[in-house]
Amino acid sequence: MSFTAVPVRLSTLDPNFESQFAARLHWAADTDAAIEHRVADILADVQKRGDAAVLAYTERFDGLAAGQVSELELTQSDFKTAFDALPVAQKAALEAAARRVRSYHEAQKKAGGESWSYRDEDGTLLGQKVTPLDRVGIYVPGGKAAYPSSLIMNAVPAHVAGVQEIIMVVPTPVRGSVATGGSGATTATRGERNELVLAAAYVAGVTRAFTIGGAQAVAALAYGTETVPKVDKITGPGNAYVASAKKRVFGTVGIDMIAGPSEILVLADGSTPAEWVAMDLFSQAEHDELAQSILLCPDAAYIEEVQRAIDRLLPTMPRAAIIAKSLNDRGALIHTRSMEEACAISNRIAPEHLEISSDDPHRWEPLLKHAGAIFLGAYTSESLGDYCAGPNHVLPTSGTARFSSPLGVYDFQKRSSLIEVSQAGAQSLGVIAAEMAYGEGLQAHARAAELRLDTVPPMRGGA
Ligand code: HSO
Ligand code: ZN
Repeated sequence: MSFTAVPVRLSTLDPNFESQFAARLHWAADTDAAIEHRVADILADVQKRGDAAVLAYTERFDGLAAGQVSELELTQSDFKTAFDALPVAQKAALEAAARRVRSYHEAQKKAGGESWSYRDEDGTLLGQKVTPLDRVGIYVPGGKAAYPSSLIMNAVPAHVAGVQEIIMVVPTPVRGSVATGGSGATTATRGERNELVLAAAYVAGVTRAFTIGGAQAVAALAYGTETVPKVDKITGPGNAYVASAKKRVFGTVGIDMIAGPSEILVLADGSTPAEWVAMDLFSQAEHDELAQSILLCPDAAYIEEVQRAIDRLLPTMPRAAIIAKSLNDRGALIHTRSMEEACAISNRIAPEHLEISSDDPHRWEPLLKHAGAIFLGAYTSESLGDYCAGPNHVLPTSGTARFSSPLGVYDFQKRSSLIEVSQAGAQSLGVIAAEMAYGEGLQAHARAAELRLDTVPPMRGGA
């Protein structure tokens, strides 16, 4: 089977550019009412029946029968066994990646994740106390999207934040399972465990794990069952069932984000070998037919060169079918008047990943405001960031980089305000607070402030 990939060609010089551009960017997250209903039922059932419901759904959707949920638990010694059995090079790669991701997140914690306080002129202490969440759940998908790298990206910042218990759920892959509310696993043999995921759990510091998936796993983590402990927050990617379940349990627990398909935008000035850029476009396209790869470039001849590189390289790719569909349906090669204009368009898109493929990337970086992660210069392929550069690869998608940030240590921390008012402070603050409280008609508030004044005034408007 041979495939062709011809991303749509757009030009900002074209009078129809705006409408063509809008059409290409449009993406409707599918909200399937049938899925929503099924998920609501599963959540309610797990909340009511606990372990019994988890066991029933796991057997029905994942083909995994067990008498007790404890039989579905994996321990740290399972993680270690999986890690020890890996080839030396793979062990080294996992460890090196985890180490770099850990260092990056430690720096992130130092830069903004520590408690602070100060005293004002009255000696009143004001501050912010930062504490980790006690227990978090990490969802690891089964089948084609079981990425050990994603487990590292979720568990390591939690660990660095100081989270004591990291509970992983990962469905057991079932070959050819019909995704009717289950975890969507499609590639592995029934009952087979994903050893790389278990090995990653070892290097990333996961505490406990259960081979459960789908909405039932999200429910078990959110509500707790006899065996699965209730967590404070659930992070990690998943299919439509998992996404719907995470949205529904939000409020009972925290969640990270609902990620859309992967995206890459390459801003190129024509100085990077065209094959490198073509492969970077492929690297996101190969994730998913719905992934989006876009090139923005002011050099028309270079765009032709990238298309020729795409034609040359595509037949060498095992995932050519996915890449071709993604590039044909959602890809774009956009010719711009200038690099400045390319930067402005990139800001409108707010891509998940933004490569500045230029020999002068620092010239353009200040012009770029909205992106999940920015990769500077020809040597910085996005794939290095996906695995081991250090920053997190869980990033805002679908334009949400306009208002949100990469997953980080801060997602596993919370802040409490600290206030210690001195006697002198109680005088000045008491007058302000009482005045405002009377204005709001809240006498008890006013009196709580006034009783602490050195001279207590009569209560205004008392009964
Ligand atoms: N690029 C993906 C992460 C990933 N890549 C995992 C490879 N493995 C989402 O940003
Ligand atoms: Zn990737």
